Amino acid sequence: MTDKSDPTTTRRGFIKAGIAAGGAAAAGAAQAGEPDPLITEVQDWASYTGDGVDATPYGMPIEYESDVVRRNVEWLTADTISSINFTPIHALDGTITPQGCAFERHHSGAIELRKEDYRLMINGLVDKPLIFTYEDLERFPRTNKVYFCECAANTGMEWAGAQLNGAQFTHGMIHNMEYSGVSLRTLLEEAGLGAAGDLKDKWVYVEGADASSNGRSIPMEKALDDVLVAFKANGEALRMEHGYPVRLVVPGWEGNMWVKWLRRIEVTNQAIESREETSKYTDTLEDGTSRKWTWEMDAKSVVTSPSPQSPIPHGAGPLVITGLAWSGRGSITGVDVSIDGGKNWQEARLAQPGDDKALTRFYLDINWDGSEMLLQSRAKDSTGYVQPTKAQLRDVRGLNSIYHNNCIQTWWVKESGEAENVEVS
Ligand SMILES: Nc1nc2c(c(=O)[nH]1)N[C@H]1C(S)=C(S)[C@@H](COP(=O)(O)O)O[C@H]1N2
Ligand SMILES: [Mo]
Repeated sequence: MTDKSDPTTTRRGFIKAGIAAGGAAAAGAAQAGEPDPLITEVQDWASYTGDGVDATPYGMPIEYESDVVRRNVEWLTADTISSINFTPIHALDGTITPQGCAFERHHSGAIELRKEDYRLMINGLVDKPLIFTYEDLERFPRTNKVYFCECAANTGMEWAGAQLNGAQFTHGMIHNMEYSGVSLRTLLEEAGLGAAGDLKDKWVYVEGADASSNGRSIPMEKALDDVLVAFKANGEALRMEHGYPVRLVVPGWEGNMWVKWLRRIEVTNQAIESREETSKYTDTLEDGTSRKWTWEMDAKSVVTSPSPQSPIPHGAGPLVITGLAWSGRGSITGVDVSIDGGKNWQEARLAQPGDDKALTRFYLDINWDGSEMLLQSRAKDSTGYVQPTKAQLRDVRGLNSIYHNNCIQTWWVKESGEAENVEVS
C-alpha cells in the first residue's frame, strides 16, 4: 500500500522517476541503484477500480492541486465585497485562464441574476430604444475570440517599491478567456444610430445591474470596433463572479470598462464623467494633476516561474523559465529575458505567435549553473513599443500613481531556488 499523502507516491512522482531512470539529464532517486517501488510494485491505484462516470457530474481539480486557487490580500481593502482576488498565474501554463481561478473584482459584490430576469436596454441617441432578453441576444450572429482582461490596478501596489511576494499578487489581476457573444456594433445598429448624427464625437455609457453599477463611458469608435456583449467564456456560461449571464468585453482596455451583469447602454453626446472615470481609474502624476482616458493597457510581461510562489525544485541543470506577455494595443512580437537584472537579454521562445489583445506564453530553456539570478522579462508589441523599466516609468509618471504600472518585474532567484520580489536600480 502507498500513502496518498506522501507526494513522492503520486502519479507525477512515478513519471519523474521513470524519466530519471532512462535519461542522463535528470537527477532522480532511481539512479541511486535502489529498486524503485513505484516501478517494481503493483500500486494501490492499479489494484482497485476507480470512480465511476456518475461520481462527478461537473469536475473539479484533483485535491493535490488545491493550492492553485485565487487569493486575496486582506489589508488591501476594507471589505471583501468591494475587493479583488488574484489569479494563481504562478501555477498555470498555456494562456487560457480557467474561470474557476480567474481573478474577480467587484465594487459591491457578485450578484445572482437569472437568465429569465435578465434585460439589456439600449437607449439615448438611437432611432428606436430597445430592450433585449437573454434569448433575444442568442439570436444575433455570434463571434468567438480570446482576450485578456487586466484590472488597471494590476501591479499598482509596486510603485513605491517591491511589495507583494508572488507573481499571483503582483500580476494576478489578469485573466484570458475565449468569449462567445454578439458584437456591440450589431446591437447598436439594431437600435439604429441615425439619430446620433456624426458618430465621431459620440459615446456610449455602459452600466451593470449590481448596486455599484460600475458605469463607464466608451468612445463610439471603440464601441463600433471590437467590443463584445458576451455570454460564454471558455465555452461555458459566464460564472456568476464574471458577470453571469452577460458581460461586456472591451478588448485591450482596462478591466473596469468590462461591465459585468450588463444592463444598459446609452448613446450619448459626451462622456458621463462617472465616479469610475474621475476619482477612480485616472492616474495622478508627480505634480498632482491626473491623466484621464487612459483606457489601453500597455505592453507588459512577467516571469511566472520561477517566482516566489514557484521556486526551482531542483539544482543546477536544465531549467524552464516561463511567463506571460500581453499588449492592449495589439499583439506581442517578442519577449526578452534577462537573468542578470537587465544587463544582458536573450530572446525567449513564444509558444504561439502573439494573438491580438490576448496573453502570449513565452519560454526560455536554459542550463542553470545554480548561481543566483535577477530574473526579468521585457515585452515588445506590434506597435514597436518596448516594456519600460521601473525607473523609466517613474521618470514619466512619478510615485503617486496606482493604475497602469506596466514596468519590468525582477525576481531575485537564490542558489536554493527560492525567489523574492526585488527592485534593481
Ligand atoms: N457591474 C460591474 N462590472 C464590473 C465591476 C463591478 O464591480 N461591477 N468591476 C470592474 C473591474 S474594476 C474589473 S477589473 C473587471 C473584473 O472582471 P472579473 O471580476 O471578471 O475579473 O470587472 C469590471 N466590471
Ligand atoms: Mo479593475
